[in-house]
Amino acid sequence: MQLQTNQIDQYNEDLLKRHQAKWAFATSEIENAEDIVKQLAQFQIAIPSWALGTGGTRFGRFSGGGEPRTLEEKIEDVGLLHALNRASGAISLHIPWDIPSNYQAIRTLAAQHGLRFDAVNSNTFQDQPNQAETYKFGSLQNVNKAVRQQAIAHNIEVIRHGVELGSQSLTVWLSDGSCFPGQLNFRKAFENTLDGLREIYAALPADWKMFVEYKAFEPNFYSTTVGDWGQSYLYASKLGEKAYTLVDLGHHLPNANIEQIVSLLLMEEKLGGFHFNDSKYGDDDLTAGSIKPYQLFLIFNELVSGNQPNNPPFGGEGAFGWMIDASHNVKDPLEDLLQSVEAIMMAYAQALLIDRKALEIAQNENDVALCQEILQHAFRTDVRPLVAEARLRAGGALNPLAFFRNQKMRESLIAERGRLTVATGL
Ligand SMILES: [Mn+2]
Repeated sequence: MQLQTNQIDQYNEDLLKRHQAKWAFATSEIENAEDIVKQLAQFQIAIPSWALGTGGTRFGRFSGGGEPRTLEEKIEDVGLLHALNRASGAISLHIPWDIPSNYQAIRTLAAQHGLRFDAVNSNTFQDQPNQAETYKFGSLQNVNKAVRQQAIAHNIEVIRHGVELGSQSLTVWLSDGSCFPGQLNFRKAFENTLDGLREIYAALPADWKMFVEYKAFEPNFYSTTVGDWGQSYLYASKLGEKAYTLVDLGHHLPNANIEQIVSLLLMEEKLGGFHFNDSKYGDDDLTAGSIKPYQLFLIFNELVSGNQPNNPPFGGEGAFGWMIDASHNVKDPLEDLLQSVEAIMMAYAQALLIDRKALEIAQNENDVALCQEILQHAFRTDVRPLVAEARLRAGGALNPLAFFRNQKMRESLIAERGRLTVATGL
């Protein structure tokens, strides 16, 4: 589905007066508002192909209708999001769910929507039809060499697809681990995994990065072979300078201090990618910023203040792989993604507001109350007019979610694709 030319402009016209009043107030209150808007405009968050359909749990799945049936339709959905918010200019593909039949046609379609290809993702957490070996007892960690080799070959194939599309990074998330004590020799599992990652790493093109994603538990419930940031950091350090740790907000044990993890990884220049979501209990895959917006802000505080010269977080050559990694069981996936991107942009804008000089002085004077005041002043500032202004200047909708509803986008998608369509994914 393509938007009509001027459809967004016409819609914005009605909202413009109110926005201008809010923007005028914001610029009177926020000294560096103009600078923040410029930085927001540079920031793009990739949409994963598997977040465009309704997610499910092992108890059930309730499709919302009009889901993308093909890779082409997934690209169109991300193109629609990007047209509305001008901040979703990348798509992250998952192999084997998104294998293109014609690379050139897919590249052209993505370019028409202003999209580039973010990290490609491999899948060794489930078996595919006609696959020779099973991943039931892990992939790269497996005691059986044939299984390990199959997983290595799959990852190298994923790199090959990514090269054809112009992607420049591979994200490896392994579900490897064990469910019961004694099931696994931890050291052998680590060594097998490291050997496998080394073979995959050796197949990376010169300008590629590998992101090693960690997860505390699930689907394995006793041990996970890349279980936390320390283990990921260990693999990434042993692999070499093209390997980085990827932080997925939902992959920690409860109450983990994620902002501190981010800070130290930046210090070591080993943070490469980010998966946004939110959670109350575990890997809940909820909308970014929906449960713990203050934590999201504190993470952005570290990202903004951290320094990683060879791998700058927010834009330009070699920037981080930023992606939403969530699943939407009860909401319209596109509405949910618009809400996620908005929350991420707000947290970034608030972090850019922090008076860093004042914070450093307060820290050096052990003025604990003032440190808190400085952070919370930024967090409590309404930055929505800044995020909207950045969108407006880039040609996006002043209120993307309201536009999506008002212009009956889902109804159009259902009319075009049908009510019973199901997107590939989890
Ligand atoms: Mn993830």
